[in-house]
Amino acid sequence: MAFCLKDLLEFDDIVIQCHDNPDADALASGYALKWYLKKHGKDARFIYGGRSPISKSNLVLMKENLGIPVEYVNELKPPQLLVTVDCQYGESNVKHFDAENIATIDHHQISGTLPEMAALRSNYGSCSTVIYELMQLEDIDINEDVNIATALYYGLMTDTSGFEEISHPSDRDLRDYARPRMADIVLFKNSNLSKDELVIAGDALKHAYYDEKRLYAIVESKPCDPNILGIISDMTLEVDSIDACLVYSVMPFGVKISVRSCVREIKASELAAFLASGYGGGGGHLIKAGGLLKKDLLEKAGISYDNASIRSFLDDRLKDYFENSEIIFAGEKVEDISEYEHYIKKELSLGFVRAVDLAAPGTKIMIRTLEGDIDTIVEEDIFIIIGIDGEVYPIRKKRFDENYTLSDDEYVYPGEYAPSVMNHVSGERVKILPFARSCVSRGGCGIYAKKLDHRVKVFTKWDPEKYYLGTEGDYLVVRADDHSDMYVIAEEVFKKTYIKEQA
Ligand SMILES: [Mn+2]
Repeated sequence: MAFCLKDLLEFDDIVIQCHDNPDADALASGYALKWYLKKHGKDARFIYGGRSPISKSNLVLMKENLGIPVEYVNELKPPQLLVTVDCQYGESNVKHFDAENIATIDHHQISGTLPEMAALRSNYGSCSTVIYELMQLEDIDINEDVNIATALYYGLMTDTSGFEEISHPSDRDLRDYARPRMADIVLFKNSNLSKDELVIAGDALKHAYYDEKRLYAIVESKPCDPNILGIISDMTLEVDSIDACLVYSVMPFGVKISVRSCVREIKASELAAFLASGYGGGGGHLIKAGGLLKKDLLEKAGISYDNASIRSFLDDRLKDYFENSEIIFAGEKVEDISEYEHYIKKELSLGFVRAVDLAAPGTKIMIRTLEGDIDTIVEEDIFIIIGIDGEVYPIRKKRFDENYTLSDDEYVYPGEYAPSVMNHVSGERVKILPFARSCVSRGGCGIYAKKLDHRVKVFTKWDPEKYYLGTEGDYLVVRADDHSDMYVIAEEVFKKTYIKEQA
């Protein structure tokens, strides 16, 4: 059984702990969890340890205005249950306290062994989102208490550089759903930067390194609030000869990165994910992204945790990224398919929903999926297909009839995030899955595919603005009936979807 908040109610003597040097997300998560427990008759303590108590002005304001009862302690009588939020037990930035039982709610990369009671959503932008989602599963409404809604909203906001680096739909759900007290948000936001931090930003910019050939910049900043990194990278990107930049800071617990790009050949979200891959996580949008490379994981990989080693590690990774990516503009040349092999599609069972089941014809709706938000207008002949990994895309009835057959089987959703639709007119949110029925995809004339041994970016002829990334193991694909139609299919999806044609 997956962990749920109710599991915590087995215990009476509960302490919630967030990481040392708490940030807004840590404070919000602990506060909301304490509120949840209180609702169920459990009086928990909310604490943090470490070198010093909170002093940053936005956090002091947040604590005061929202009434967050957090305590700075350095000694603790072992409680029956210790719940770590926005961090994991045993991490270097989490003061050690003994406890009889441990639970963890976090959104970082896993760093050690997780306790049995754990909710770890590494691809979420904030721990506030994890708490919001866990409460929603138990029908607890965060908007019941405006202080809670404000805290969670601000937690997500600060952990994703003002929502700029959001990538998961659950994060968007919290952003859209929460009704915070905006006056407080404006106040916190404008107490974010101290004069000292402005000096840190200035110093960092003074020592920026520019790669004149590849048009990128690297900037190291002294340890600072992650939001400062976002400010520095926004400014760096505005420089005329810079297409992309990496701003980073070596913090006690890991390397925080902020990435920007203003050219279509580089997606900031993907560059951030590439830089952090194997050591933590990164993501965001086309233009802005961020991430964290965890100290423990870097050290485990034999990279020593000093500024010089980190710098040369990041330099190498950036160079690798720029030198070893092939860029393909589909449709500009006809691909020579002699190096490709012919594959045909397996019969797959998928799901579909008729758009008119979700809203009246003519209504503008937004489909929220793991891959992003898609806007479309409901028409009689629009079908929404739910793919084998839970990916969702609209198609016309004509193409549906050509490529799919109806099935009587009950539909079972394979994905992790249940897609939903937002009606732009009524503002109402509708879950898609209750309307889903089964269908089977048919073979068609197949594709030519070759397995990639390097990174490629393919601009398809359908969307010249955004590329599809393929990495080692993925497949570069050419449609059999149109050789100028090229795209990339991820290794996992390819194996599930295609089989080699028997000669
Ligand atoms: Mn966080």
